[in-house]
Amino acid sequence: MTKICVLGLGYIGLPTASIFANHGYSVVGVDVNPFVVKTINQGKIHIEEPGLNTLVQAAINSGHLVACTEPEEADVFIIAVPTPIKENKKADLHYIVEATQSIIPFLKTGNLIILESTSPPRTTIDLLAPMLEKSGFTPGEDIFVAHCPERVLPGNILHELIYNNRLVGGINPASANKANELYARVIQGNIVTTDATSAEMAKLMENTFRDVNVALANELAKIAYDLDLNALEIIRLANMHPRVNIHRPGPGVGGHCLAVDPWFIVEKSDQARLIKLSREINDGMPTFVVERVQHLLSNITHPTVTVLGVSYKGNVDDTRESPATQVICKLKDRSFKVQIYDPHVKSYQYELSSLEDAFRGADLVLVLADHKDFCYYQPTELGKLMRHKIILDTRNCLDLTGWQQAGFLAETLGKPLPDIES
Ligand code: SAJ
Repeated sequence: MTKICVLGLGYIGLPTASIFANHGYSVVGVDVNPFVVKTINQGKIHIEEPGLNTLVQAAINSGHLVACTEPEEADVFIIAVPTPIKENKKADLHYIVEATQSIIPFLKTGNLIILESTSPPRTTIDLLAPMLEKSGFTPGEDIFVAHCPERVLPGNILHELIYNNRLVGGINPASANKANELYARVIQGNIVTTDATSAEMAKLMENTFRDVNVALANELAKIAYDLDLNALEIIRLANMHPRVNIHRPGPGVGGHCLAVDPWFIVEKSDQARLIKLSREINDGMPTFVVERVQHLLSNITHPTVTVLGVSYKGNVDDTRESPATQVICKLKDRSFKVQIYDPHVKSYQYELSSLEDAFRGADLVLVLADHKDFCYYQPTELGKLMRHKIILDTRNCLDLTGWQQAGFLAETLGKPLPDIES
């Protein structure tokens, strides 16, 4: 039976390991964090993702998945560790380096090593393959190396892992074929083989495409305040054209993908000017939101803001690179009192309150994540807890009519309030 060793049991590694285990493969999941290993071996999970608990439980109960802190001999090694960016916006590849070093003692002829972590172009051929070569093997001949980027959407990972089309980039055709064979056993989407660097770049361009388009929507939202227009209505109208799809404006772009990946291209080529500018526009949105808050609260002394939602997008618990963190930091810098509530996030770098405590005595509600839960809130009841009733929905996720009926002054980002602006 093929044995697979998955390095990194996070949002990608854990579902991947579980899916292979549930297809009958013998899987060793490796994570450097002993708490993660212990939790998984108990059939539980340390992250929030719909359906993942059941999947992991089944994999552990079947005996096909075991988690540990050290790798062991296997036929296939899948590296699914984080690739964050450093302060200087360059890729931090040390997790890939450490994961690769950790498997070297266990390599044997015929092994397939797959890098799933999103990486700057040429990482597989310039970093991974040479490291493996130092172990005495010849990558592409007696061991096989491929980059197979994950492309799943957090919140819908289990479905997309199986049904999305998959890129398989080999350092040579033999490596691509080996990786293709493996994924074909569990994936229902199309598998497309290419070279490793094209796979890396294609993956980066997917997220860059989205980031650039969000920047365009955010720029439009800002222009709307200058020209006293409703950006959301303009997007609705423009998107009626069959070839136009303007994205949604918001408080900025977060997560470990869109806010990070475009920098991997900027790092490698000076030609990446639009890509860099888009990153800067999106990174500037938290300041823009704070300025809107300041404007809406300009007549109120010692203002208190209720922040609703701190994850980087709706219905997930992930706060990595979340624009909410920047917004809160900037509000505090400007001496606003901030009371935070998020029904999905359990631990966060700022103190979290209960829903009622977050609203108590506040002057403005600032919606930063589009959690579905927020649609069911009762503005009349919550409004009673507040000192002033103002709401700014930066995600256009609430029907503000109900809030207005409850006496709130209500603004959606990109749709300036006429009475405030004039
Ligand atoms: N966002 C907006 N406006 C939009 C769309 C998104 O402000 O119109 C914001 C979100 O609120 C969030 C950020 O962008 O803060 C990113 O969210 P997302 O839902 O666009 O994407 P991610 O980061 O959760 O997942 C992306 C996906 N890539 C694409 O859709 C091209 C996913 O398929 C990738 O696998 C994932 O990145 C990854 O791991 O690279």
